Amino acid sequence: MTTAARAAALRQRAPASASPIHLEALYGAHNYHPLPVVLTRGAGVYLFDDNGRRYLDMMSAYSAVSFGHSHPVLVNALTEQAQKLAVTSRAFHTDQLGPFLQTLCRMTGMPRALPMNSGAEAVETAIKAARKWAYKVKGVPEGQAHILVAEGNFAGRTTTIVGFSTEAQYRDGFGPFAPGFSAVPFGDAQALEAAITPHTAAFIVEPIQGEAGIIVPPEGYLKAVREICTRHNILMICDEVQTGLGRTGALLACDHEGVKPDGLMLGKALGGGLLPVSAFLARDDVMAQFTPGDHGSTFGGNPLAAAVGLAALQLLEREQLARRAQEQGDYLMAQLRLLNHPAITEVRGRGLLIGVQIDPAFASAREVCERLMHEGVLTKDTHHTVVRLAPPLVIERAQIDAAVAALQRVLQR
Ligand code: IF1
Repeated sequence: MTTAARAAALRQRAPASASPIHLEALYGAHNYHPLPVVLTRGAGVYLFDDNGRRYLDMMSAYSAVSFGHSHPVLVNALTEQAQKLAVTSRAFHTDQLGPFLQTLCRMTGMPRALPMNSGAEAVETAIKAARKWAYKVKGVPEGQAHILVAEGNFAGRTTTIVGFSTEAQYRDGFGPFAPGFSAVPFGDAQALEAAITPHTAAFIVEPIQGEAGIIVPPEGYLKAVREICTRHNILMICDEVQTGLGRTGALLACDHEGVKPDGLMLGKALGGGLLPVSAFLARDDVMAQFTPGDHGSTFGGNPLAAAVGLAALQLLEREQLARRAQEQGDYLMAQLRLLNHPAITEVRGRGLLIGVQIDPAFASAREVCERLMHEGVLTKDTHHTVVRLAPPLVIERAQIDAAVAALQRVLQR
């Protein structure tokens, strides 16, 4: 019997009462390997499974749930707007988009923003803007624009983006890839400068690499990149989809070095943990490359997303969540280091974006996450040896203590 026939036969027999995990296995693509838990509800830093068991969420959907699950202020903004006007396309103006863009630009200090939905779409928008700016402003010959990226980058899953990934699995089987990209070592400003040519349009870089394992560059790296990009007239474009919006203890991770990029991507938490909202922000002469009809998106900048995005930005500012991430992150980092456990080879990160490096001789990071699940803590591994700890920014000290205690129990076994 062929695989397809076998799957069809299995689906025939799938009882209506089949478990959600079974139904996912039967009807879904197997592009993830989730922990064996079925979540039904979230509130603040907590998640609840189908048996009513409570878990501490220590990964907040890869930083998309910075405000905690179903934050009442954000849910209210969502439901109020949804009952008025949700999606119109950009063929018309709405009363929500302007105020959202205004606040986004005021808070980030960037003059203009182009709203999209997923982080990858914001990155793709940046690539288009950088290339067109290279041709129309910098004078790079048409079709010759080159973009530098960092080794270890993660910027999304589209074929253009995985084309410049240095992670074999993200590329395997998905070629051919778009030309015009090359990677330089992350954290090495001299290597960046050495790779620049007259055709270089931009350098796209995460201020702290998330998926690569929470890699913090040497102090001064972003400043050096800024100086090099300015001197060579190439665009410094920072991917803050994961590090932005308070996650690392400042509004933007670039703020730690007082660096202002020429372009910036935001996503994840911009949607308040409720829906996908992203944006590409840039200086005027870059954003001016887009003329009506050049670029767009069915849902980009829809009034529902704009209302939730505005409410999220206002909440971030009103509750000073960036400062809170710094304070709580410093505390969490200190508590983790106090464990002083031989299985922990390094604790690194900034604010509430923290990676705990596990000695593979002790266990894989995935095994640690599976054990943490049984201790009532949910998080994710990355790159086999790193346990990501990136809880909602609203986490309290007592909840941090509970998470650290759970990790200690897991490591003691
Ligand atoms: C998955 C982690 C991975 C991002 C940065 C752009 C995007 C992301 C810096 C694209 C997305 C997500 C994707 C998700 C897992 C998660 C992730 F780093 F956050 F842990 F994969 F590396 N720039 N990161 O981190 O944004 O299109 O997803 O909205 O693909 O499994 P998106």
